[in-house]
Amino acid sequence: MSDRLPFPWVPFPWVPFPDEFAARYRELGYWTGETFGDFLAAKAAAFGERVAVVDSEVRWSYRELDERATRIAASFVGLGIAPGDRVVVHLPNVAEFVAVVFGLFRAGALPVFALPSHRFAEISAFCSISGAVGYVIADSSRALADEVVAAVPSVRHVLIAADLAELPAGGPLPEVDASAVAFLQLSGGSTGVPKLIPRTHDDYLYSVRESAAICGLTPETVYLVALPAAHNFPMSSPGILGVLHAGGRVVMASAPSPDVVFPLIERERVTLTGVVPPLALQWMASPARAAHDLSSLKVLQVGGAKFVPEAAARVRPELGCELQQVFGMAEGLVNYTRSDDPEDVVIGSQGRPISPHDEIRVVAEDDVEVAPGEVGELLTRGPYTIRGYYRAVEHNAVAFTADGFYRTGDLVRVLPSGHLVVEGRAKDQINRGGEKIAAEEIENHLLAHPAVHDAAVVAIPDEFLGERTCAFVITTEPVAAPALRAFLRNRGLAAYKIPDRVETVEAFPHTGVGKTSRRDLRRALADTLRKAR
Ligand code: OOB
Repeated sequence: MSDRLPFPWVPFPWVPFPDEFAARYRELGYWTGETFGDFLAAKAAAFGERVAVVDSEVRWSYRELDERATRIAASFVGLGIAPGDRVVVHLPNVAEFVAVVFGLFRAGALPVFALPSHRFAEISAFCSISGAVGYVIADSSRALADEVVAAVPSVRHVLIAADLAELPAGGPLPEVDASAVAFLQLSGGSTGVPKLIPRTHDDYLYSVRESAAICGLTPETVYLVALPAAHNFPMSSPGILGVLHAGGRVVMASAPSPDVVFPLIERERVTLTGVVPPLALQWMASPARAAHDLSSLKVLQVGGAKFVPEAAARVRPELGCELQQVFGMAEGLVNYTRSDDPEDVVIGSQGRPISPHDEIRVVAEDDVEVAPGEVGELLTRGPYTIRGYYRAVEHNAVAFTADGFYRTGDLVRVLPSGHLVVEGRAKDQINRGGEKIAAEEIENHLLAHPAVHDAAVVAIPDEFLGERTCAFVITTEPVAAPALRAFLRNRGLAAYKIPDRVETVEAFPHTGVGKTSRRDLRRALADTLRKAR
């Protein structure tokens, strides 16, 4: 495989679980040796003609989805895509997304999950970091694909999702190892270069089965995919995979707005969906609510960013359904409030871990555990939390402790019941309504402007999104904010990463130690903004 990895080459592209941990998770029955390919075959055998996935064009049964995935896998083999190869998947919320992803699993290739909002800057980074050989798109992003192919030599195939089931079939399909990496998920990130998250069949399917059980899924569950399907939350918490595990029905929404979602909930009798806090607010505020029968909806999951208690308390009275808070991360750990938790815990906490073997440490800056109930940084290790990012040896040394705990960068406190309350953040990231933005990544793009001498990107509080971005810049000549935004857009940055506010300043506040640390600057500027409100 190594001769296919152009840059940056490192001897161990991912960090496997240590043997003694892997053995323990197997003994506990958490890791079963089942691959995603086996998983879908088992579901097709159990639920054959039941509807598995629906979008505005198709309505596939479990049998049809299974057959399509196998056919698409054969196309990948026919194209010469080998086990272990990476393929960036960049699709909107369509049924074909599910078929393509399972097709890749069966071909032993690794999907790299891009979000629909990503543009050239992000896609080219995912392709080059992963050394992707293929890029799967819906036909609308052809122009982008041409740019990506020109920029990243490893990308040999641009594939239109809808054509995949028609290409010449190769064979046979390979044997796939459940302890191997199944796909690469995106990290919200806090560094200049995006980080990719290697998840194995074994670890991810454990989280899927447990999530389905915790959320009480049954064959009667109808799950609406309102968030981008490739994100970890709608993918597996319990999401698309949890619902397929239970034999329920997945309904793809082309957009999360009330005008699209409410008619779908009514027509498909949706019972469960997951949203980020701003969407929950938008749904609650929508006058269209009265015009649709939303009575089938039993549970609204909210996660991805902090859902404040005042808003959380409105869900049941205004939407007539239960609230479930979800605090998760693509790196692994997922917390849920449970249906039998007391109301104040459901409203006031972000849930407790999936597994009794999720290890939680809450520490101060010196890595020493704080007293019970005190706020500190959350560190975690467990049966479905990664031990390292993909090809990121240096970053892994700071993002993980020596004994393998992942430093989440989230500030939490633990209630006596074991539920976590998210109190803030210790990472250089902006959480813009659930969409994560690494400050350093935007700063690097700003610094590429010839007139920008220095840049610091910080979060500003926002009632609706929770946070928005503000870019502070020191320039060598005047640059208007719209021109700077246009510059970033032209660099192919996703729209959600374009700063909401740009402030030109003469100098950055002093850091005290004389040395300029952008991290300290960001903190100082964020403090100034907070006090100015
Ligand atoms: C989910 O995953 P990511 O990878 O996009 O982002 C993870 C980060 C967490 O470290 C935390 O900073 C924040 O998003 N977060 C929350 C939260 N849920 C996620 N912060 C406060 N309250 C919450 N409920 O966002 C994700 C993955 C799986 C399930 C749900 C969300």
